[in-house]
Amino acid sequence: MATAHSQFGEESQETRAEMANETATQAHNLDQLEIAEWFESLDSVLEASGPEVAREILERLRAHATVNGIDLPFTANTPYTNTIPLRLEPIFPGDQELERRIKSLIRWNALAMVVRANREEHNIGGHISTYASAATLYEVGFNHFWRARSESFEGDTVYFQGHAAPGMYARAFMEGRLSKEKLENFRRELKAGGGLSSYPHPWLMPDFWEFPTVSMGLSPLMAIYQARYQRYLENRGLKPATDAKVWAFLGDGETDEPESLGAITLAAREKLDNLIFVINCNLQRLDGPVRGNGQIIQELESAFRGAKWNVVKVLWGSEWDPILERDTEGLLVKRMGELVDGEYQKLVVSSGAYVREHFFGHDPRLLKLVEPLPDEALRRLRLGGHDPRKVYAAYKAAVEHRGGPTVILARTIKGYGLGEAGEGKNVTHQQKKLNEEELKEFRSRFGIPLNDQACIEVPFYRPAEDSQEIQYLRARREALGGYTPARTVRSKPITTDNEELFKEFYEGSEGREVSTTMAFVGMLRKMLKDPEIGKLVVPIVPDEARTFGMESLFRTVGIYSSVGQKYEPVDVNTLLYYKEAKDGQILEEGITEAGSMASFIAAGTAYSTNGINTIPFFIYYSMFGFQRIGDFVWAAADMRTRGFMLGGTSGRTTLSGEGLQHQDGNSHVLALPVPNLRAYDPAYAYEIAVILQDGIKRMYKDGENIFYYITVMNEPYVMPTMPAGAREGILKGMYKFRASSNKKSKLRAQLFGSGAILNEVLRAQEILEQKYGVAADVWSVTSYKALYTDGIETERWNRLHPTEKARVPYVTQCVGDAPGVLVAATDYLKTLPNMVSKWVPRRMATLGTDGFGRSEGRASLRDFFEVDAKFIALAALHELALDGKIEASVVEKTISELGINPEKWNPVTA
Ligand SMILES: Cc1ncc(C[n+]2csc(CCOP(=O)(O)OP(=O)(O)O)c2C)c(N)n1
Ligand SMILES: [Mg+2]
Repeated sequence: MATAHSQFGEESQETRAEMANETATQAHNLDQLEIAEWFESLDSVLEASGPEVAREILERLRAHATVNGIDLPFTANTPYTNTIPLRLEPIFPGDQELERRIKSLIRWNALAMVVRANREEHNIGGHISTYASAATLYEVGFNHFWRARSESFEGDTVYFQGHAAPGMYARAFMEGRLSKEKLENFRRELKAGGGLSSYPHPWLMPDFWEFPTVSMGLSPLMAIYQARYQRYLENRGLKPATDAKVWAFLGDGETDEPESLGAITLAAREKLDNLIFVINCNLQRLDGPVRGNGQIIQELESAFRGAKWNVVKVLWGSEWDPILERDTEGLLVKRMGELVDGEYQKLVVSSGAYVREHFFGHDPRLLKLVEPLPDEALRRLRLGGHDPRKVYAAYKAAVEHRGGPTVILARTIKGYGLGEAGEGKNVTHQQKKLNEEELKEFRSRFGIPLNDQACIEVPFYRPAEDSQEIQYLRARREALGGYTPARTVRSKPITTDNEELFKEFYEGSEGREVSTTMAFVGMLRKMLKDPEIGKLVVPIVPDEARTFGMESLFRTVGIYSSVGQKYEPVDVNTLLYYKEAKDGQILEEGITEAGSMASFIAAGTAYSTNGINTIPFFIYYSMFGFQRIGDFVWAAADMRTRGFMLGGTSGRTTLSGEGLQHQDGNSHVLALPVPNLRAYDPAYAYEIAVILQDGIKRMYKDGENIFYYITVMNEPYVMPTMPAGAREGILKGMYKFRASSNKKSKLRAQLFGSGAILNEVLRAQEILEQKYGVAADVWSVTSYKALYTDGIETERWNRLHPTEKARVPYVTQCVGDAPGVLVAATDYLKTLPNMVSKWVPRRMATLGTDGFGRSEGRASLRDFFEVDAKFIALAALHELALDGKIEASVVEKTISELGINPEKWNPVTA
């Protein structure tokens, strides 16, 4: 059956191919006169009535054709030519020759940075060819479009392509913003006087870079949500509406990352005409062509047009215009659309004779079009992305476009100008060295005023301050309000410590069983009402608000929608109806953790990008956080994002029923590597209140560049009152929650518990005391990460200051003198308590949830993972036996008394 099907498939394919051939032949035999007549009529309509009427006629013709059985294939593509025809091209407002000279000098300095760095130290890396292909795309923006941020205007926001960083540094050098020494120390940040980071990193260059873009795919998504966030701030009245734009520069290879195109429909849906993507279509990525056997530009065009973006293709430079004009039959555009990218890659770096033979030679009529041109002229036919006039026209069209975002697809050559050293070659991405001949050639091609001898030294070159080039470049930037990229913190800190706001949560739940999620939502509700911080709070949820009991906020603060609510919600008669509003405060992102994180980043960096201290609370299903969007978290850290990430329904055994893919025992481990992230696993409402109050103060009053990860759970239990003096310990990572009342027992234990497992530890404390006469103290460990960080910092300080009084890690201060055996239990991997075990006075038994989750109830899960009260008690007794305080046989008896099967499944591997 299967064979028959596939045979049928093959036959039908063949038949279709034959039919296509036939049609092609027929098309070829079309009466030339007839074709010319159709073109003429359209031209005359265009001339007499303009493009609107011409479009209407074509649309009606298409409908007419369909009615008459002409099957026009669906295509979101336009022909392979510039979107903006010559006759609609605006006049280029700059001094083209001067701009070319400036650009050439920037090209040289960008190349010099990389070549010099690699001469100094082999393999230090850097990229020449990305910027070489994109120089015109950047220079037109710098000279004519990107307005700097100032006190009175927020400015345009530009996401620079990470690998093009040398070009941005070289420009800043020309602008007098970066010294020669800094350029010399490109990729050598630890040199005296500092250097320049390889790529855009706000953490490393906080006065320069705003956005880390080099992990490809992140910046397009961040840019979309940035543009949307700017609209959100405007619609909520937090900032005035402006015509500021968000620009994102992408590589064409980068668009293969799912994140790159993953949110383009949102941008169109939200009508983000403040957003412009520029995709540098050099047709190459690192290893080779992006679509050797296809056309990346056409593929992207159809994706973006399908998503309702305004697409502007900038494919051909001005040199093509007269040839295109001579082509009255549309043959040239047709031919342009026939080549696959692999052919183009070769063609654009080939000799004029090769171009004549292989491109125009396809059809005698095409050959005729270029007959008057010498080979040299054919070699010099530029691509659109290298022609400032074409690029300017596209940018102008983009900033003037209304009603949706624009993407510019600009064709360029990777490694433009590198000649034999790598122009258009597959190895060009990693080219870092040029030999003497190649350097001389580059110098000559771009007219760098260096003689042969000087040029092989690859010196940085900056013309005198009063030179035309520097004067022009400065004047252009002054006209646009100053320099960019530049990162500044422009928001005012908040003024209060918010101690009063959180106080009520120190009291406990008075016997009521609530979850920490509910407790948190209560705090959020209160924060939203606060006169100072209320309006600054930005709740962000990826379609989980009901899961977290947040639906009451829908009604009270509304869900943000740029168009308000165009429908009567189905639940309008209920108290908590689904209220969307133009000034709604909640960002309900739908099922996109990556998109939500991008909103979190936009909101958490608004203190610099937008000059507003917004406080984001991103509340999500914890398992779908770090392990799904960890790279965004890393970017957030780099960007000095401030705010709170709340991992809801967390804990491997606290979330019951959901099973392996939902139950999170990992996230606190995945939070470890992020240096400026403070991670907490609180058990009680007052712990959360203390952490939030302190966090808001540290980030938004004191301006610390930290952010928070707090896990909250859905297990209801009574929230106790805050013990006196617990505050400091909560923040530092642990405090004694309940001491044993039995002061006489010789058998002692110190038990560590975190999150919901703290309650199991408290039950173990009772079992140990009542059944086995062991007096145990219970500690709430709110943050193993904080304890660990303190431990390694203390250790380091002591190592470097051997003669001074040794400092003591906080965890040692807590339990250094505490009597008895040590047991720690967590709902996360055992590695968390193990990390701090070297700073406790004795061996520490650790219980955790290593292994896959299970679909089960809490009690069974805790039994399975061996983190419940009986296993905690058992661990303490076993430790006592190891210390010789009790007999091993007592432990064995306990195992059966507690109903434990010693041959049970091993959760770590099962
Ligand atoms: C997520 C991610 N994967 C891989 C890389 C390594 N990498 C750096 S540049 C590059 C190729 C870039 O090609 P393209 O996006 O077309 O940019 P171009 O340099 O051609 O402008 C690769 C694979 C990266 N930086 N980020
Ligand atoms: Mg590329």
